[in-house]
Amino acid sequence: MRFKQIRLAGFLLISLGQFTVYAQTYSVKPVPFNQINISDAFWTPRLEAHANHTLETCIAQTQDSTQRINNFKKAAGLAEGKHEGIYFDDSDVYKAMEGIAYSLINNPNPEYEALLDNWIDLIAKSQQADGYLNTYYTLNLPDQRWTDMEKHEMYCGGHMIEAAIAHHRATGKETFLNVAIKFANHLDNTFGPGKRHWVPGHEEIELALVKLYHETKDKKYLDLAHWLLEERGHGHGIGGIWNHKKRGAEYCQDDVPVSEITDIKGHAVRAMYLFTGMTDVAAEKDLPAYVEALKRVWDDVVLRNMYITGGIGSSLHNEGFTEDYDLPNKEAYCETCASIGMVLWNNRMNLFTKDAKYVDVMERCIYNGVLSGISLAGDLFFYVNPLESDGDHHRKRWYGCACCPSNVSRFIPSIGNYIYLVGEKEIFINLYMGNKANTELGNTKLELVQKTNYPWSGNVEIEIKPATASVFSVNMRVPGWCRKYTIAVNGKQTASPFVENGYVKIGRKWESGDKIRLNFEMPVEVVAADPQVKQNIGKRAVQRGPLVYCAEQADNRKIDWNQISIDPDGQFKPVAAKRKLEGMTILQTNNQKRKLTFIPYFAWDNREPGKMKVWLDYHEK
Ligand code: FUB
Ligand code: ZN
Repeated sequence: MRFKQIRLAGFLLISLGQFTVYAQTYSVKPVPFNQINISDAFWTPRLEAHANHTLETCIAQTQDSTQRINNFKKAAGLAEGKHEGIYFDDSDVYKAMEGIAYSLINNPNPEYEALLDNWIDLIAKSQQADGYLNTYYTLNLPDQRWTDMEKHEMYCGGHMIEAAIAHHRATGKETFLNVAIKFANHLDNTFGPGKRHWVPGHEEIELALVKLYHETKDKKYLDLAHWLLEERGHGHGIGGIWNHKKRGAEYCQDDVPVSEITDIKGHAVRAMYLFTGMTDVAAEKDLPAYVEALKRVWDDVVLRNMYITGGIGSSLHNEGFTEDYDLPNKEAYCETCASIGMVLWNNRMNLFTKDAKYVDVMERCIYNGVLSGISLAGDLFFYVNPLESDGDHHRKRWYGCACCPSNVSRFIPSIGNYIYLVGEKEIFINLYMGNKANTELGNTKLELVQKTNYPWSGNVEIEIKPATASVFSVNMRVPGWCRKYTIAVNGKQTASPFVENGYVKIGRKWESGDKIRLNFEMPVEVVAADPQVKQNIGKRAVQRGPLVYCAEQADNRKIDWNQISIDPDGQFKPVAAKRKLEGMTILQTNNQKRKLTFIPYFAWDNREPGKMKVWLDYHEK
């Protein structure tokens, strides 16, 4: 079969659902990963690599090889000396802790739990009497706290709050949560209407405060998050960013009030955390202007500024965005944290709208831009995720600025959070992976069992097991990349399924043991970029299902790399890799002048160093 060629605006196969509802709170909630047991050919190895190697690496790096934990010891008064490292290094400790806490839920580990208790003790002792917590200021500039809005005090605090909530949920202990609450109360006493102005130079606190509101039900945290968002764009920013010749307010999304945002600008991770926080706040309060702004900027990010891998932020200079359609491949920045930020934001947009187009983007980011950030063994990391390499870009064990390793470490064990949404009378199946989930629909207990070999194949079986037969709708996402699929319930094919906002919807009385079978056809697709992306003119990329593929030199040694191209008459055959890359599905061309092998992009640089390309020359006939 000759492969299919697709031309896509902004590379995307997105479903074209519309926003229709401005819900005032999320009417569905995710089934949390602690109610989900993942047993899946694709994800289980990732989770095992995380539990066996990633956590160990994060612990060794934060505790032994760098000064991060020592900074807390010093701030706690248990050691002497100044803060060492970068001023926001505390955040890596918190993100590592969040990852450990998540991992404890599915992989109980008394040693790790004790380690967390130990670190929490240091953190609690580092907290000032008024709730302030930041080792950099406490040790180096105690009389200058809250003077430079760039200095990440709220960013670190936000990660601390997230870690504390994860720890509370994982262990039921309140030790860390109490530190988080004391810190948040300190913020609330210091900042807000009639108190001090503040524009966090790096967003994160906003989404964390909403989480804390959900955890404690104390609305003052939600109000503070909303107030912090409203501080932006009014000239309140003071400090490093605002004084910087090349940065300025735009770099941290402080150039316009948030509800007036039209275009994506500045630092990519900051922007994603901002939009996540905005969506969370908009879901709780009636803020149509936020929703409109988020819709506008989502189009700008996704249709004009996103790589095929879901990577965003093309420039090293601002770790962020440049002009529309400026998407260089070799020089692409595409920070791992930015792709994680895309997952967080798109997840919230989906919760808010129940529109599958956000999950399409989220899935693209997860399987490509995020997973590329960590080696298959789980012990090496990419900070920058280019789409082309001359063989000189490699994963590292850690980075001086270690935001990405610690971020990916908290992301992987929480992957279960993104599979299902549940409402009163409806469930949404967003991601396909083998798992058993236990949840409730209203008062009815419901077990869901998924079996699949996704993303290597598009066959999925879902068993629905309500405790008592009940009427509700099951909404299954038709992945944006999929053009043809079939669906059968209890062996009976549904001839013309009802599709709404990218979901096949089946409403009926479900009985325990009912089975849905989905078959998403998953041909190899050859994709052209939007012609406005000048770097990709005359080039094509290869995709299968949610995975973007790339050609890596390790498999294509005999080919002159300057001549490497996709033949318009070529055919791609999916085959299981032999003795390499965990046997994953790779693609081989069989009738090109030169045989080519493509591997999933996320798996590159796991073998000997070599060149790599996602976009290859393509000579149209
Ligand atoms: O500033 C904190 C984190 O470090 C940012 O999110 C990353 O881009 C890196 O600069
Ligand atoms: Zn990062």
